[in-house]
Amino acid sequence: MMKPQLGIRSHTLTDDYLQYMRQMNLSHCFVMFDNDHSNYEDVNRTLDRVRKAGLTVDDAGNDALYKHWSIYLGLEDRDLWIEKYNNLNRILGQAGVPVGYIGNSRVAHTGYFASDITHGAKGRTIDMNEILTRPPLYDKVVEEEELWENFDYLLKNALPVAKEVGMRLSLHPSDPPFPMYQGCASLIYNSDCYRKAISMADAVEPGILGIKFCCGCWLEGGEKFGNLLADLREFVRAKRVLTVHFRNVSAPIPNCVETLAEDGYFDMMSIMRVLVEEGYDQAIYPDHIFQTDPATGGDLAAFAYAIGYMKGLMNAAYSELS
Ligand SMILES: [Mn+2]
Repeated sequence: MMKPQLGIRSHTLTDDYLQYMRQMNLSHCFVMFDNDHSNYEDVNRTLDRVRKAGLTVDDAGNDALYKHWSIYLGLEDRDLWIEKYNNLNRILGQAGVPVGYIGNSRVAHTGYFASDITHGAKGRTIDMNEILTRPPLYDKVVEEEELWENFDYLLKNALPVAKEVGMRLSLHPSDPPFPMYQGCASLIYNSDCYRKAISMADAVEPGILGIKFCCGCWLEGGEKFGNLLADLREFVRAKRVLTVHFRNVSAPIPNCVETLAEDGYFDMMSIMRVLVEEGYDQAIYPDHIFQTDPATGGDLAAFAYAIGYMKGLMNAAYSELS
């Protein structure tokens, strides 16, 4: 069985939130740590607390470390950040967390806007033409080739540590998956980029690198990213998918709005069918939600809706194919 999960942030975790997860019949989660809570004591204290609440931690990390720009860009201080990142993976792996994260999946959007397709809620909106008018991030253009060299350097330093502590590392696409914007290339913007990353990683330590299969990013890219269902089948079969981000969007870029699962351009049930047919047994997560009114439940209500709908589709796919 695949494992529906929600996320926990170590620094804002409350008993009420753990109860909320239990009341939605969730038994799996990921945990995101901030810099102040990435030390041995805090990590183990948080993991103990989460596990005592009956939850299994599928994956965990610290986005300020694994997405660090010094690592992505290969800056002078990258070894320092890779060491901090590796130290957290050592702590997590020794504590029995099976999956960590790797790589900077850079993120951009135009804003959160209400529209008909979001029923008036504020949805994350990407206008690629607007993003392409933005000034460069750095004084020199960052080319794709440099990024692959930096990523290879990271793999050589990170994979042996992950292997030593029995951990695999999952890599998310760039969001939006566009080869170059703001004068900076993206690492993963189509399914061939993943094939390249996997073969590069396997040359260092076979089998450690995996994929955060973000359906939202695949759909934002459309055909330029790849064939979502065929790619999903291929990567699940190859045991490379460590997490699925179950998210729909209104259309491929250039103009794209995140939607409820039932409203986007893709049939989300067809994704569930592939996952069930291929025996996918790892984490599945609704990914993003609308920015909704706190007076009527806010993020908690939006996540409850998203996880309930996702579990409904999952159960339908299991019973249909049993
Ligand atoms: Mn995602």
